[in-house]
Amino acid sequence: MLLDFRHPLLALAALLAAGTASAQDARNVKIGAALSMTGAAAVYGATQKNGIQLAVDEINAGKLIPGVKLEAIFEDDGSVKEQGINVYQRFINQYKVSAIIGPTLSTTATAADPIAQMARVPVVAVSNTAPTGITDIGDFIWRVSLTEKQVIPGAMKKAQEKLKFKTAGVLYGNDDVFTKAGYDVMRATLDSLGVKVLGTQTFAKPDRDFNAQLTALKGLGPDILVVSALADNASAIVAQARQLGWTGPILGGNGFNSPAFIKNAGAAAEGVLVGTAWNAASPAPANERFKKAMAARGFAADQFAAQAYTGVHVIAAAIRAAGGKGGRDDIKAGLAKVKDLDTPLGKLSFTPARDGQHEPAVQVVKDGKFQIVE
Ligand code: 1QQ
Repeated sequence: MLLDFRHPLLALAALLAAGTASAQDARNVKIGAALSMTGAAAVYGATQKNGIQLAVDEINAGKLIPGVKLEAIFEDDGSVKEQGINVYQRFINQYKVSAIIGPTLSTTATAADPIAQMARVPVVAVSNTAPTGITDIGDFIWRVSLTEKQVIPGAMKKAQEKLKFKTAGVLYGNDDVFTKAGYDVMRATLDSLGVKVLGTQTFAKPDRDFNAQLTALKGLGPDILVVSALADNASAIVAQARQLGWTGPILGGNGFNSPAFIKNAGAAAEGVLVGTAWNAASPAPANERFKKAMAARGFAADQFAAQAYTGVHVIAAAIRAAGGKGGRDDIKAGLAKVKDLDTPLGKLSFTPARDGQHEPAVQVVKDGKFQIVE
């Protein structure tokens, strides 16, 4: 800009104009992403990172928030509480982020989110599905991920209509907030559908051998096996169940929703049913765009990437709703205004309890891939 200093008033006007112009240069808004890149939930963290980076690049390139540039800072929560807490503290005090996405596991969220709530930093959870203990931490905690309570009852009902099972054997991880909460929802749903639970077995994340539990359940002769587990355990459970001669149906919770589950279970995964927050087959333009952009980067699209991508777009919508202001309180206030946002998950709104709300779907593993059940 050329400044005219011959007249003091003109000079002042020019300086003011220059000031306005620089204020209009994109302001940086930092988002901390606490994701499980190592540990029990690493298969989810890797794809979540891809979804977040894609959304940030898309928003910045398309100037989707006038005057604002998003910056994502990624840190590994290690799939455990202690590391999740450390990452949150760094995000809040060192990087001074405006919002946090994550952490990957509900277990970690129950320990880390209270720190963000206390510091008044908004959190957008993108994969926490434990119905309680997450958004009820406080008014700065939001989530786009559907809870097990929002997904499993419908999925189980649809499965029962197709398969007519009357009895079930149940296996769940009892050392994880999500796998336990998923079990509670599964159990309540089986009861409400009039399905008799013949037996229930448990395991812990470090376990690799599930033969004792599976042999016991198989011996009871149930019509279906219902499992609440993270992907690593899920693939070993399903593979070992087939090795033991289990030929009946298997229904899993959200932990099964990773292509890594199919890859690691191999042929044993065929026919496994799972409720999902992402209808991969949806022809909605926002979903088509997302899938195309992921493919262009050579990234596999899955539910966890779709939810993470959506989380960033929700924060962008919140900043726009706050008039382009990207402070912590601005984003929190903006989140309350997000309604019917077009996302790969469908039209997304929040419930009064700050949980995500949109249409779930049911999928089955067929020919080594998830296929939506109509
Ligand atoms: C939770 C989950 C896991 C499967 C997250 C990746 O749903 O911990 O809530």
